[in-house]
Amino acid sequence: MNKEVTIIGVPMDLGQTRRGVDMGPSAIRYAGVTERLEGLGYSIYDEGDLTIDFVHEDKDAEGKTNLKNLKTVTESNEKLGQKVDHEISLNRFPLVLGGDHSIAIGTLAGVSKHYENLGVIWYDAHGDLNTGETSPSGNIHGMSLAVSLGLGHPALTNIGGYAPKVKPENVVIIGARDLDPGEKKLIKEIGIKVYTMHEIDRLGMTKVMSETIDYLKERTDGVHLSLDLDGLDPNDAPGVGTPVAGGISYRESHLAMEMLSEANIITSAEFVETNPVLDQYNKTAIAAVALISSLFGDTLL
Ligand code: 4U7
Ligand code: MN
Ligand code: MN
Ligand code: MN
Repeated sequence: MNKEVTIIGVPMDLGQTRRGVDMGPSAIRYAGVTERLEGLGYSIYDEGDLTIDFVHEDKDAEGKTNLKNLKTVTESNEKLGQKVDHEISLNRFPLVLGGDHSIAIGTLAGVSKHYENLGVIWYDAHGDLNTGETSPSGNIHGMSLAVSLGLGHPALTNIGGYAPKVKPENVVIIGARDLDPGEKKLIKEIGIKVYTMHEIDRLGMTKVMSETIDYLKERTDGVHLSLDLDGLDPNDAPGVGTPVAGGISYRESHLAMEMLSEANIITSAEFVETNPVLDQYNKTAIAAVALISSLFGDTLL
């Protein structure tokens, strides 16, 4: 793995409706992310937090939409995309800390220009494959993967000036257990590889990850890990805005990160949806830091 890592905090909470997830980057820093990575021999460039400027929405304006805070989310992701792009140009590994999962739109806009065939691992209880038409909530954090595939509101799909960022056959979703009807339909139509909790129970995490790694290795030239903490079981990661019971365990998640580290395929990563207001003694941020450590090669020995 690249030994130079840039940390970018994105205190975004307007891609959903529960306040507090904007404090996720602070909670993860407080849990010692820099110290852990430095202990593993990395040089850390902590760029601090991106500024999220609230843009007023005129609800009666022409082209009105059910997407909440569209302007703020669009402009913040433009900015994030430019920042991520710049850090990769400096030959540094971008480690993005969220913030809600709408920020994957910006991260992928910045990452994807650097690869012909970017792979994405979407570790999440959800598919984040809604569009304005299928979304039950209007929350953009439930649309970020669809947007990155070029589906959804053009203000979002065109961030960075190009679309799509990712091809459906280069995406693997892991941990899904709460997919909306429109998302299920889309998965079947465009053929995304999904390991739901059923497959994780049935095959075990070792097989799920070795299949994922083999699959992405042969078809991609870089792999972005987008890890939503709600992919984990709420007992292990209670500080998330949209918890879903029956998730991936803390230990299974460690195994997944350790296998990704051994395979040496991850070229960028983001850890999102940590909400310290809903957490218990920073447990979720501490879990995030432990998983980041494993991803970056901590072998516990
Ligand atoms: B997250 C949801 F309806 N699907 O679209 C939606 F269930 O980034 C939840 O994965 C989305 O946390 C969750 O609002 C988005 C809902
Ligand atoms: Mn998500
Ligand atoms: Mn989720
Ligand atoms: Mn969530």
